[in-house]
Amino acid sequence: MTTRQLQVDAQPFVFDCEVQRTALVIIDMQRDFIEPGGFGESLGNDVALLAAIVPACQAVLAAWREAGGMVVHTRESHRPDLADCPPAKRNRGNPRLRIGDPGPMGRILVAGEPGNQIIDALKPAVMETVIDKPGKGAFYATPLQAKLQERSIRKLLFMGVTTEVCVQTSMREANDRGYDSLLLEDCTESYFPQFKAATLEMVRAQGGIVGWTTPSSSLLSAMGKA
Ligand code: C5J
Repeated sequence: MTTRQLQVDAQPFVFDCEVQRTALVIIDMQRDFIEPGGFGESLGNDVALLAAIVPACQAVLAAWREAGGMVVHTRESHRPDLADCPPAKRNRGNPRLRIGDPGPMGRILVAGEPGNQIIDALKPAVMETVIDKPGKGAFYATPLQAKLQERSIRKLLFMGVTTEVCVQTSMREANDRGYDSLLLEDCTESYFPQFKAATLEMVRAQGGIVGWTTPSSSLLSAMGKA
């Protein structure tokens, strides 16, 4: 196997990685969060903010696939019987629409429903790993760590939504498991721009207490794709 080292200009300092030991993790780019007419919009969120990152995510995904790197897609997703959805998660805030209720694109956050699918623009390829996660973090109650270990993955590149919820939680879980993580700044978004900005700062504070951040152009440039 040929190894390919990358040196990515990032904050708080350069992020080094080897393509074959690094996975691109794309968090929850699901129809219900991103598309007009979905669950996210029904809660009053401006989904256009999230949809705006799709072209940058597509560019990184295409480059990473071409380089032969591992790709992981996650979906926030519950079993149809909701056995994996704690009542605290379902009932918090007494929402008008709860997990499992019929929503504009099928049952909310339930596996197999139309709104639970990853958007067509970032559709997983046949051999790529898709992780259905019942929590906000990608490691909690999922086979993600085992899948990464099978491929001897040590570093992670993160994209997806929302920055301060499922992306940040997954990065913190990865950090505690010993992975170095780089968050691609223009490939992640929040319904609340101030939360995104705060999360980027938080991740890279104190010498990268959670990980690194950088614009996707820095990664693409390190890959010779700028
Ligand atoms: C994600 C959420 N994917 N905000 N979910 O961040 O509830």
